[in-house]
Amino acid sequence: MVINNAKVNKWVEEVAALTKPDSILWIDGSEAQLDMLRAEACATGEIIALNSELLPGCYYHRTKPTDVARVEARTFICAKTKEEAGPTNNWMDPAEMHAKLDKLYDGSMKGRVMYAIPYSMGVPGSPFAKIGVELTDSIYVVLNMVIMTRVGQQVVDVLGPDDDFVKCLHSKADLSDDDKYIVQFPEENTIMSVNSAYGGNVLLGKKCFALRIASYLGKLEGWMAEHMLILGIENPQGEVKYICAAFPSACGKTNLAMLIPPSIYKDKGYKVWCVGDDIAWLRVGPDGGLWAVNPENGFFGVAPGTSEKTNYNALMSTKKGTIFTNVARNLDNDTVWWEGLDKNPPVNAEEWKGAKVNGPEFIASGEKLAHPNSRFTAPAENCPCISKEFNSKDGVPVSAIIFGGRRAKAAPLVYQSRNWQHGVFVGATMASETTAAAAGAVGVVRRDPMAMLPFCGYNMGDYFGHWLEMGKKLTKQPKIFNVNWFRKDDDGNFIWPGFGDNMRVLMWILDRCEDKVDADEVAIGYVPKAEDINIEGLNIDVDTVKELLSVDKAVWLEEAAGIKEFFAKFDRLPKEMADELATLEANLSK
Ligand code: OXD
Ligand code: MN
Repeated sequence: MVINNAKVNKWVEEVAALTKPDSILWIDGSEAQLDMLRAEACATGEIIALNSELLPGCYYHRTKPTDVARVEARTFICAKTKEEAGPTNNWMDPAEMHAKLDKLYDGSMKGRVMYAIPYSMGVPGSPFAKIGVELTDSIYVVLNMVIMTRVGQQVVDVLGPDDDFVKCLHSKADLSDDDKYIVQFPEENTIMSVNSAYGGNVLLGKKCFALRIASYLGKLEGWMAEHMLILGIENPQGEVKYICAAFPSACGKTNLAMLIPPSIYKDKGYKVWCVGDDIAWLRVGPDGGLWAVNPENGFFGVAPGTSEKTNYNALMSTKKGTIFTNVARNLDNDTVWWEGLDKNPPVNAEEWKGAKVNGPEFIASGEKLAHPNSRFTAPAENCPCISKEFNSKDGVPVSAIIFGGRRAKAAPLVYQSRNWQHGVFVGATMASETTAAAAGAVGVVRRDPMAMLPFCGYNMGDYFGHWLEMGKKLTKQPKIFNVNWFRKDDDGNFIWPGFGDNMRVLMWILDRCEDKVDADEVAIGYVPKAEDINIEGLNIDVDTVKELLSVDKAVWLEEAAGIKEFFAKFDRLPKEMADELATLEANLSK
C-alpha cells in the first residue's frame, strides 16, 4: 500500500524511532493480508481458529486475566488545563504525561512488527466521517479494527495530503497492570494507550476516538458524538422513523437496537432496523433536523446474556467472521459458550482463563465459565436486521432522543420532556442503580449524564452547554424522552416485561412525535395516559401500567436533592440547568 502523506509518514517514523519495532506493516484490509496475519496469530497462539463449519471465519482470543475491562482510573483527558478536562475526568499536564508515556513506549515494540492501520469512522468520504491511523504491536487489534472500522487504501485516498487525522498509538508493551494508561490529548488529536490488550482500551477508534476525541471535535465544529444506539421503526406503509437512545452500560442498548417486534406489531407489518448499537454522530441536516450516523462498522458486544431469546439478531451476527474474547470454549466441537447462551454448558470445556473444566460442575461450584465482560466482535453486515441506511453517507433523520437507566422506583416507564432545554436536563441528570448483592438492599445511584460520564472528552459543564447550543441550531428539534424498563414492585420483581415489548413504549414515543396522542403533564414532564400504552397480549392490566407511570413525590424530592449535590461538582454548569432544577423543585412543592 502506498502512503503519500508526508505528515502521516513523519509521525510513523517518529513513533518507530521511539518504540523500535523490527519492521512496519501497513494494513490494506485485503483478505490476503488478513489471512497471513490470522495464520501468524494462530501459529503463536494469540488466536485460535474455531469450527470452520459451525462458525466460519471465527476466532477465539483470551486476554491476561487482569486485563478484561475498560480502566476508568487509568483513563486521562490531557487537555492543556485541568479546567478544560473538567470535574469528571482524570487529568495530568500534557507535557508531564508525554514524558511519562515516552518512557513506557521506549523500545516497547522491540522484536515485534508495528502495524499501521489507516481507518475511517463513518463511510469514507461522507460529511460525517473522520479518519484515524492506529499504530499497534498487536495482530488481535488489527483483526478487531478491521471488523469495527473501515480500513485500507480508500481511507488513505480520502485523506490525501491532509493532516486531518487522529494519531492513535497502542503498544501492549509488557502488559504491566501498574503502568497501564489510556490517554486522550484532545488539542493534539492524539490518543496513546499502553500496557493493555483489552478491546475498549486498545481498539482506539471506539471509545477513545469516536466518543472522547470526537465529542471534543464536535464541540469545536458544531456537531455531537454520543453514546447512543440508533434504530429505525418501519410502519406497514414502509415509512421508517429513527430513534437514538443513550443508556449506561448493562442497560440493554444492544438488545433495544436489535429488538424483534412483538406479534401485535409484527403481524401488522412493522419492522425494526438497527443502524447502530453504541455510538451516534449527530449533525444538523440541511432540513434543520438532527441527522445521525453510526461511525462503527461492527458490534463489540457483551456475550453473557446474549441468546436466541434475549437477542436473536445479535447472536446471528456472531455466526461468521467474529472474534470471541474471554468466553468459554467447547472443546468437543470447537465452538464457544457463555452464561445465558443456553442451558447446556459444555462438559468438555475450557473456562475463560484457559483451565480445562467440566462446565456444569464448574458452574455448580459457583464459578463462571465466561468472564462477565467477555465479548464478541462481529461485522455489522452479519446482523439480520441491519438497516438499509447503515452505509448511507447522509445518515438518518432522528425523530426522538431517549435517555434511560435502571431505576427501581424513581423514573416512570416513560416520560417526555417539556422542551429541548428540559430534555437536556433530563439527560444531564440521568442515573442508574446497582443492586447490592445483599437481599433487599437498595441500589446505589450512579449519575451518568447522557451515559457519557466515562466518555466525554472535555469539561462536562461545557458539554451540557453544547447540547443547549445544538438545540438552538435545530429548527426541527427531535423530542426528548426518558425510559425505565427496570421499575420494580415492592417485592423487588421487575414489573415491565422488557425486551421486544419495549417496542410498545417506542410506539407511544413516535405517536407523541407526530402529535397523535395526548399526555398528562406532571411535575417531571409529560407521562402517557395509561390506556395509551398498548398492552394487548401482555400479562399486565391498566392498573399495573398506572403503577409503572406513577411519579412518587417523596422519591422525587430525594432525587432533586441528589441532582443538586451532583450539580455542585460542576464549575461550569450552564444557568439553564440550575433553572431546570429550580423548576423541578417548584413543581414538586405544588
Ligand atoms: C461500554 C462498551 O463499555 O460499549 O460502554 O463497551
Ligand atoms: Mn458503550
